[in-house]
Amino acid sequence: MTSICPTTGEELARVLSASPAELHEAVERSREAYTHFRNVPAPRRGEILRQIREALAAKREDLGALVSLEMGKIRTEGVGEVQEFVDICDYAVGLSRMMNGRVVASERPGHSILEVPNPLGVVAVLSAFNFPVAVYGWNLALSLAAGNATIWKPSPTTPLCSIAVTKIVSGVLENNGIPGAVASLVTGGKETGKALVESRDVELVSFTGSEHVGRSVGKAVAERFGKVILELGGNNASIVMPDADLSLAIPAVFFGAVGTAGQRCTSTRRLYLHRSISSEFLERLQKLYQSVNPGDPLVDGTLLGPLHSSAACGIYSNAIEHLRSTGANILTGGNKYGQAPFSRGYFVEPTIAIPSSPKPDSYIWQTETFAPILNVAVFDELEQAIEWNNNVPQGLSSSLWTRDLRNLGKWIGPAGSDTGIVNVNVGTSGAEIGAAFGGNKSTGWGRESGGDSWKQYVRWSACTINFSDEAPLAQGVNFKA
Ligand code: UN1
Repeated sequence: MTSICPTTGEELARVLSASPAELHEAVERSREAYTHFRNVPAPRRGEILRQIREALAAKREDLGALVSLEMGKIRTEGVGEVQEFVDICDYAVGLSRMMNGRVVASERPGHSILEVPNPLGVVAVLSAFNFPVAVYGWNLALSLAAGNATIWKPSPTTPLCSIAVTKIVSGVLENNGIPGAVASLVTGGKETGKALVESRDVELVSFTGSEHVGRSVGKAVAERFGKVILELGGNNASIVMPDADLSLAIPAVFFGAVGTAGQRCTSTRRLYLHRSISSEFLERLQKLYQSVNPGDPLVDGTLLGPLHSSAACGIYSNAIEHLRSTGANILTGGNKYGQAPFSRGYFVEPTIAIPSSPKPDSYIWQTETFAPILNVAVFDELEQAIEWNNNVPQGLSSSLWTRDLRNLGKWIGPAGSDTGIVNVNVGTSGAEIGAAFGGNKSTGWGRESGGDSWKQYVRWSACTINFSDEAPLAQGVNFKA
């Protein structure tokens, strides 16, 4: 595989991908590593995570720069992504002393029921190009705390980030006498991913990527009764009410839509503005858009890096063409940069468009386009905006801007937003690690990172123990001969 720098189009490196035999061997080694690692006490596993955290923090700047170089996001976001890995390690260190089961009251005298979590086995992580470090971090930290072996198949276009991370982690494992296959890496494309997903030696598959691929991953894992965590497309909306503080809302929408060049699962793709503030909002937002110049993501002060690949540029151009051909009003943007700083880089103009109809049933509103395109519609009542927000297949993130408690109550209640992340006066992207991260509906219902996500990385047993000299049956059943 070839790693290409999206800023310059230059080849950064060539990386070997795993042959089917090598993949098979890696999975076998992971199983062996698991049978060893599951016996290491959880707090000891936490201590190893603490050392991984330190090793990552020591390389935060370098690794963040590598993310910028290979993925294309700006440096502060590259470093932020490494910070997200550091944060989840901290979380998992604590978790390693708190992965508690429960004691349940039994209906039978002298009996007790324990709900016991044990290490699960081998966890496969298939991650996407847009977060080449953090998403693996969420999974590795929880999986390692839980006593599993993890096998990572990163995006074929960001192999260098995954090699760098794996080297950092393996150094720590080695220092502690832990087999390296507790955190192994296989590079490769579709075939490698497919073989991993279909392997009966993998208990849990955690997949981040498109709805299209996620659908076949979900089916393949269900087919063999494996466990799966899916983190698929987002089509995230921000809704701005007349009482919103626009000086907060406008920069937040700007970051949500233009940050990471629109390539977060959580990027803001839809903007619903109350009629009374729509003109002012758009005028001020366009000013911010016009201040953005494309540049080298490694240079301080750059806000807009390139898209990740030429394929991404194609997706952007097709979406713009579709907007134009259906009569959308393109307020700003809509082109590839003719005079980009690096002629072979994948730079596109962040775009604001008003589609010809606000009705959510068209292709434009229903589809996640992984590029900086923000579609705008104007509403009169909050209920209408909530209906538009919910009326798409995806359900990852959403955000409401208001100062009115009554709006807030509607938004987070039963008739409110149906997404997995529901924010108020906070943009759609940039979630912290402490809460569960993931989305509903076609986003796949998966949850990673904080909250109760760790519970998926263990196998649960309900253990009924009889301490008494009698052996009564439950429900009072009488079965005496
Ligand atoms: C993703 O885009 O796949 O909430 C992950 C955010 C980041 C993670 C995004 N913490 O935007």
